[in-house]
Amino acid sequence: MGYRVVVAGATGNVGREMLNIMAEREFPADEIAVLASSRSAGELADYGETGRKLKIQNIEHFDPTGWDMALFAIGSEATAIHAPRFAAAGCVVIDNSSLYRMDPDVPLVVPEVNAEAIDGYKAKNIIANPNCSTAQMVVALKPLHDAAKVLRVVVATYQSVSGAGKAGMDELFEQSRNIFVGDSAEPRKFTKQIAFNVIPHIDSFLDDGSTKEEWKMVVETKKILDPKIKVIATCVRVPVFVGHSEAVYVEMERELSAEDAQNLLREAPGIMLVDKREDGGYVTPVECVGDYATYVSRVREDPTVENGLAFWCVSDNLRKGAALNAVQIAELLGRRHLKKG
Ligand code: 11C
Repeated sequence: MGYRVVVAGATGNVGREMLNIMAEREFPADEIAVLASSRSAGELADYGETGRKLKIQNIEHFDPTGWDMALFAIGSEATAIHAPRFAAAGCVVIDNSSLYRMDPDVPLVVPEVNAEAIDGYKAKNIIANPNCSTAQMVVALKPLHDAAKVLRVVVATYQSVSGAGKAGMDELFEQSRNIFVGDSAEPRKFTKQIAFNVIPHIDSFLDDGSTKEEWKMVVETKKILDPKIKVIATCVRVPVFVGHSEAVYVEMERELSAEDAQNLLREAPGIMLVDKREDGGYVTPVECVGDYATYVSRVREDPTVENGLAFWCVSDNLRKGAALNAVQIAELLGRRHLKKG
C-alpha cells in the first residue's frame, strides 16, 4: 500500500518540480491530489513525463482528512492559512516556505545532513524545507564539519532569477531581449536592472544592514548543522535562469588538506565533486539544471586563516534547493515513521 499525497502550489516553479521529481523517483503514492488557488482550479498538471495528467483542485475547498502528507509550495501567506488546517487533520505538511523554519517545534531537515531531526515532526505535524541557498551549502559543509569541525563560514552567493519565481525569469528574459533591440529595461520584480548586471540584494533589508536571505543562511545553517557555526553571507542575484552558485570560505577547528577534503566530498551523500584544476574542470549553473546533486569544485586551502578551506558549490535551486529536498523529506518520513510504501 502506498501513500495518499497532496502537492499544493502545483502551478509554480517549485510545485511543478515536485511532481516531476515524484514521477522520476517513482514515489510510492496510491493517490495524488494537486492543489492551487481558485484561479487554476480545473486546469491539468503533468505528472512528470509519465503522460499522466492530474486535475488541479482549489485548495480552499480541499478536505485533507485521510491524506498522509502534503508537500506545500504556496508561499508563507497561504501556508499560514492552510498548514495548521492540514496538520490538524493528520496530514503531515512538508513546507517549502520560510514560515515555520525557525519554529522550535518544527524540524528543518536536509536528509543528507540531519535526517534524525525529522523525528520531532509530531509536535506540530509540520516539517520545514530550508531556503535553497542554505540547503546546498549545508550538504557541502556536512562532511567537512564531521571531519574537522567547521567554526566559521564566509559565503558569497550568485543566485539565479528562478529563486524569485516565474516573474523573475520573465524579467530576465524580457530585459535581455529589450536591451538587445535598444528598448528600455525598467525593473519590475527586481530593484535594479538584472539583465547584464548583478544585484547585491535578495529579500528585505534588516536593521543590521544584512538582508533576510543572508539572515536565513545564518540561522538555518545553525539549526540544521550546528548552532555554534558562525556564518556571514552576501547574497547576490545574477542573470542566470536556474542554478544557484556559492563561493564558500570555511575555518575549521582542525587542519584538513584540500586533498583530504576532496576525498571526503567525493564520498559524501548528495555531492558530486568535479574538481580537475584545469580549464573547464569545474561546474557552472547551466550544467547542474535538472540534476539532483550539489556540485563542488575549486577546493583549495585558504592560507590567510588557520585551518581554512575555500570551495565553489553549485546546485539546481528548484531541485535540491526546494522540490527535491521536499520529496526526500517525504521519502524519509515514509521510511522512518509512516511505513506504508
Ligand atoms: C531566492 N532563495 O533565490 C530565494 C528563494 O525562503 O524559500 C526562496 C526563498 C525561501 O530568491
